[in-house]
Amino acid sequence: MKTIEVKGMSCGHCVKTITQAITRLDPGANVNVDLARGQVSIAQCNLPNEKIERAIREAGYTTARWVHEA
Ligand SMILES: [Cu+2]
Repeated sequence: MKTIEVKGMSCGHCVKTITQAITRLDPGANVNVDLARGQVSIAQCNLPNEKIERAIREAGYTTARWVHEA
């Protein structure tokens, strides 16, 4: 599982938008958004980090740093 900090998420719509932005590229990915922490965790995902970051940015959010990569 890997986790990235994302700025600009505030509600359930943001959760859905970000989840769909990633699962559109990798339908098997397991995406978990923590609004309180401002973090998105992704498991069972074969996408390179750059692709995940681009998908999140194109959905309208700002990517910060990866806090956990494994
Ligand atoms: Cu929202």
